[in-house]
Amino acid sequence: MEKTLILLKPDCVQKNLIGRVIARFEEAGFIIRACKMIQLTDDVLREHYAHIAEFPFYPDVETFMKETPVVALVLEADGIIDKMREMLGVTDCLEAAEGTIRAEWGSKEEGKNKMCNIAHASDSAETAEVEVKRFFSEDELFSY
Ligand code: FUP
Repeated sequence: MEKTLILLKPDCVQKNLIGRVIARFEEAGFIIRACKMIQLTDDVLREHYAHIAEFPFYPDVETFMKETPVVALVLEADGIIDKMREMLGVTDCLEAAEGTIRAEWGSKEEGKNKMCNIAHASDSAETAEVEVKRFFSEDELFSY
């Protein structure tokens, strides 16, 4: 079974969509192994977004990701990394396929359409392992 790290971003929180997004995950049969609300800091964001830290849009991402707390989850299912990224749609909400979470609920506003895209999901099994450890300790992960 594969795991993925999800962050429900401040736009998801501000739009009161936490429950509806998590319902989609449960309907897909994904198992919740961990779940908590946290306030992100500059330090953890610089680590989490190291691959975009040099881009001119990074300061806006950092500010946005601290606007409200986020909800961090670890979900598990066979092939969940690909399934989750398909369910979310591509980064740009204007390009995300119909029926995906980002197409349905993400921002369509120019300048926000790539940033305010509801949720982050790990992009590979290797990244997921690092990201799960970044946000959760062993005793916060549950098997039941
Ligand atoms: P994703 O894997 O879909 O979360 O997307 P990326 O890792 O490529 O992007 C990381 C973050 O940068 C996302 F939250 C969106 C944001 N971003 C922008 O704000 N503008 C861009 O042009 C590209 C990404």
